[in-house]
Parts: sequence; structure tokens; C-alpha cells
Amino acid sequence: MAKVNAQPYTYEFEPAKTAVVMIDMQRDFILHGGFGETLGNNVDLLAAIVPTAKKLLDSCRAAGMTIIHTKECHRPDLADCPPSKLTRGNPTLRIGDAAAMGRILIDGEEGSDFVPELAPQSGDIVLTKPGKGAFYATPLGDILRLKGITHLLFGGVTTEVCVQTTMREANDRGYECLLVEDATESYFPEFKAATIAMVRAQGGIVGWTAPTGAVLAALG
Ligand code: TIU
Repeated sequence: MAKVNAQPYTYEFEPAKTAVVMIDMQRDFILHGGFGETLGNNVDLLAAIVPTAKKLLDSCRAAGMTIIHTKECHRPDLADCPPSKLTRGNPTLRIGDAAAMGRILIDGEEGSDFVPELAPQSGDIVLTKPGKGAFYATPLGDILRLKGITHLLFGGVTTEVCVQTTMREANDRGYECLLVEDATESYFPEFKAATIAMVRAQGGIVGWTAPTGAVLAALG
């Protein structure tokens, strides 16, 4: 049993029953010219966590843990994109529009792919998702059940949108969840800090939080 020095108290997990869920480390959110930038965000903040996310994935993969990567993206015909998502706000480009890395957030386009440093490795599981949460309209729940997974470690972007939404979905489904503090990032540092605080408040109402170093120390 691995024991992580976490907040609000020690998080224990069996590597064989634990998956790392790396959320949406896609070029469209992290690199210039993608969806994140069209929403008016400074994407450079997100690129800074790539080496840490890679260290977490590489170490957990070496420990025999299940690795799951998610991608927020849509069908080329946009049939799985709610009109509300397509039209909300005032972005310079909308989902499906042609941009520097292909059509914005469309499956198969360069921009919807992962940043090269975090490309999935042999044995990793890749899921596409049309929503912010990774359980909605995906086989994630079935995959975790079939693999006997009970514990989930979360990283990726953005902390308060797709990561927090998925972590809350998982918590309500009975998974023991830990947010890896330095393997997740937001366009808004104050929203990241607030998410970490609210996850572990009230005795861990959504789960635990810990830095990558504490997870790696627990794996030995
Ligand atoms: N993956 C994810 O968080 N999608 C978003 O749209 N996030 C924003 O913060 N916009």
C-alpha cells in the first residue's frame, strides 16, 4: 500500500487498483493559436506544468498503474457539440473553425492532439469527451469498473473546469480521488488555489491533494 503525505490527511492507494487520469493536455489549451487563446487566456501558464505532468505519468506507468488521457474534442460534423457550447461567449474563433493547428477542438486535428511531450505510450488509454467532465458520454466508468480501479489521481487542465468537474463526478461515483497539485494548472491562479482548497476542505469533501513529489515518494 502506497501512503501519500497528502492534505487533509494521508492518502493510501494500491498501485494496481489506481489510475492516473491526465485531463486534456492538448495543444488547443496549451499552445498559441488554439481554443484557450481564442477564449482570451494566457496559455503560457499551462505549458509550465508539462515536465511535471510527464514525470508523474512516467513514474506511475513504471509502477504498473493504469494511465488514462482524456481529450476534449468533437466530431467533425459537430453533432456532439451542444449549440450552447458552440455559441456562448465572444471568442475570436469558435469550435470547428479553421485555425493555426487545424479546426478548433475537432477530433483528429493537430490542435486537439496532446502536446508532444505527453503523447500516450503503449498500454495507455485515450478517451475523447465532448463535455468538461470525463464521465459524461464516454466509457470511462465501464473501463474503470472492468479494470477494478478504486482510486484516481488527477492532473491536467484546467484545474477548475475539466479537472474539477471530472473529480467531482468521480467522487460521487465512489472513487477515492487525489488532485496532484503541481500537475494541474489554470489560466487563473486564484481559481487553481481555490479549487485545491475546496477539494480538501471539510475533511476532504471531494478528495485529497498532494504534490507530485509526495506521490513519487509513496511509490518508493
Ligand atoms: N479542459 C478544459 O478545462 N476545457 C476548458 O475549456 N477549460 C477552460 O478553462 N476554458
